[in-house]
Amino acid sequence: MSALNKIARTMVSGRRGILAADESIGTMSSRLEKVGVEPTEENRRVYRELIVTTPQLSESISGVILADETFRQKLSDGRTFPRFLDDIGVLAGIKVDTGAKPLAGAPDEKITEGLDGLRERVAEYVRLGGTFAKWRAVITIGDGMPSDRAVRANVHALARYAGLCQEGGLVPIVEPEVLMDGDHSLAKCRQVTTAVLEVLFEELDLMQVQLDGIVLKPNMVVAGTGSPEQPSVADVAKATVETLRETVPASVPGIAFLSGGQSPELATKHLGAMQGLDPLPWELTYSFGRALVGPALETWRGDNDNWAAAQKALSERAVANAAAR
Ligand code: 5MM
Repeated sequence: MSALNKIARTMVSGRRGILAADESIGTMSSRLEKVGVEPTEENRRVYRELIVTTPQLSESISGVILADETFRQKLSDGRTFPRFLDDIGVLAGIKVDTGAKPLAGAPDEKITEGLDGLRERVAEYVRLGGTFAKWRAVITIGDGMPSDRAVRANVHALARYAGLCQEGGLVPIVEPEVLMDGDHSLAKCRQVTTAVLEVLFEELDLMQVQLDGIVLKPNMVVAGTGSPEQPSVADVAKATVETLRETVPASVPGIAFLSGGQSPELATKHLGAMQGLDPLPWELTYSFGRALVGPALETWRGDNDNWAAAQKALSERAVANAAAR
C-alpha cells in the first residue's frame, strides 16, 4: 500500500468522515456576522478552536480541512491547529485553491484559481503538518450552462492540482461541485454530474494521477433548490449511487460528499439511504461543511457561555453522520 493510499483510506474508512472547516476569510467573516460576531482574525480563530476541541471529535471525524489562516494559528494552549489535530488522532487538511473567479468570456461561470506556486505551497504545508489537501471547482447549471469550456477548464485545474499534491506527498480531495442553485430537475443534475465526472476522470488519467491516492468529494444528485418537484430521500440516494457507479473507478478508495446547502438532517438521511444500496466498490462518507458546523455556529453566537452547547450541537451532527454510515 502506498503512503498516499494509506492516508486516503484513513480519511474514508470505518464510520468516520471529514469536517470541512476551511471557509475562506470572506466566507467565514460573513457567516460570523450573520450570527452577530465581529469578523476579526481572533474571532475566526476562537470559533475554529471551539470546533476542533469538541469532545470525542476523533470518534466520528477522521480529518479536518483548514484554510491557510487557521493552519498557521494556535489554540489557547499554544499548539498549532495541525499539531493539536495530530495529538487527538485527526488528520490535518489544507484548502489550497485560492477561490473561484469569473471565467473569461463567461462571467456567470467560475474557474477555480491557485495553481501558481502550488508546488512550493504544498511543500510548506507538508512541513507544517498537513497530510491532505482540498480544491473545489464550481459548476453552475443554468441557461446554456455549464458550458464545455467551463467544465474542461475546471477539471483540468483539478487534475493539475491533484498531480502536484501527490508529487509533494499530500492526498488531494478532488471536489467538483455541481451547485444546487436553480430550478433544474434531479434528472438534469444527474446528467450534468455524469458529464463532469466523466471528463474529470479522463483528465486525472491524462495527468497520471494515482486514483488510489485521492478522495473524491462530489455533490449528491439532487434537484435544484428552486425546483417545484423535490425528490424523495430514496430517489436521491439511488440517482447518486447510480451516477457514481457509472463514472467513478473502483480504484478510488472513497467518496466523501459535500452537503451543498442541504439541511443537516436531510444530508444525513441521504447519506444513510445510500449505504443500504448493494455492495459499493468505494467507501461512501461525508465531508460536510455547513451540515456539520451550521448548528454549532448558530448556538455559539460568539457567547462563550454557549461554548459547551455549541460543541454538543456539532457532536450530535458528527455522531448522526457516523451512524448513517
Ligand atoms: C467550508 O467551506 C469551503 C470553503 O468555501 P469558500 O472557499 O467558498 O469559503 C467549501 O469548499 C466546502 O468545503 C464545500 O463546499 C463543502 O461544504 P458544504 O457546506 O457544501 O458541505
